[in-house]
Amino acid sequence: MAVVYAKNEEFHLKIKEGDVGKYVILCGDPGRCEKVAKYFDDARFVNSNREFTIYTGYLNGEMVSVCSTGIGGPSAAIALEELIHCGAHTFIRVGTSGGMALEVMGGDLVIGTGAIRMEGTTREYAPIEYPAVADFHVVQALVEAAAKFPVRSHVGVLQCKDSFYGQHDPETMPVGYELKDKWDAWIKCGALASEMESAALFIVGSIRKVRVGSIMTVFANQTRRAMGLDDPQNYDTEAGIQVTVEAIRILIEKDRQA
Ligand code: R2B
Repeated sequence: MAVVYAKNEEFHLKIKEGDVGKYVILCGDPGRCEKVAKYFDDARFVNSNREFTIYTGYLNGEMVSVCSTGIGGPSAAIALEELIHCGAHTFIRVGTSGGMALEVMGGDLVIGTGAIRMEGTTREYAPIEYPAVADFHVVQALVEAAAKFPVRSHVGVLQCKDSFYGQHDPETMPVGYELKDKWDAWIKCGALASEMESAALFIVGSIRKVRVGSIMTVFANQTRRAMGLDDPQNYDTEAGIQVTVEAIRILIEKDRQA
């Protein structure tokens, strides 16, 4: 794949083939990369440019990396495209989200099987009728990994949007009527949690023929709060990271056996 403009490195990530493993953990927050890299053997800092911070190390003897994507679909799609240029083929986003379904509580994990495309990035890749779906084998590995940890997890559909405050303050937006109606519809359809990057990652993954999955830590649930129900808050992302690392180990071993 052509490197855009720059001579010998990816335009945004400032990396080249050999800098990252074939298995990459993606997180939004650059500050979370170090927390993920602590689980790698021989972890080393690779580079940091804009919102993209990268560490590379080893899991089960296989070279793996963690790369932050920043907030939202555009930068997540850029990170994924450039990591693919460098040879990566398997990705897990370990992110944060707000619970939507009543049963999804702060502190739970949500493994995405698909994502609602209420964002703009994927419209520049695929017609809106095409679904944003996670890779089946990555979902399977995440489900298997989550079962090994004492944490509640759910499997289902994520909702993705571009406007964080459109979700949290819709009445201040001129199009708030549409945001609120659609939010209610997504919940009635069964959406479990809301975040901003999985739809872009799933669609780019489908088109570029690489494997992408997502797992979210739930911070809190605004549906529960609005109904006056117990709404525990949790800002600890460690369980999600541990499950993700275990899922990558599972995928590495399954790929070796295949
Ligand atoms: C979850 O948290 C961020 C917004 O606060 C965004 O990256 C997301 O998907």
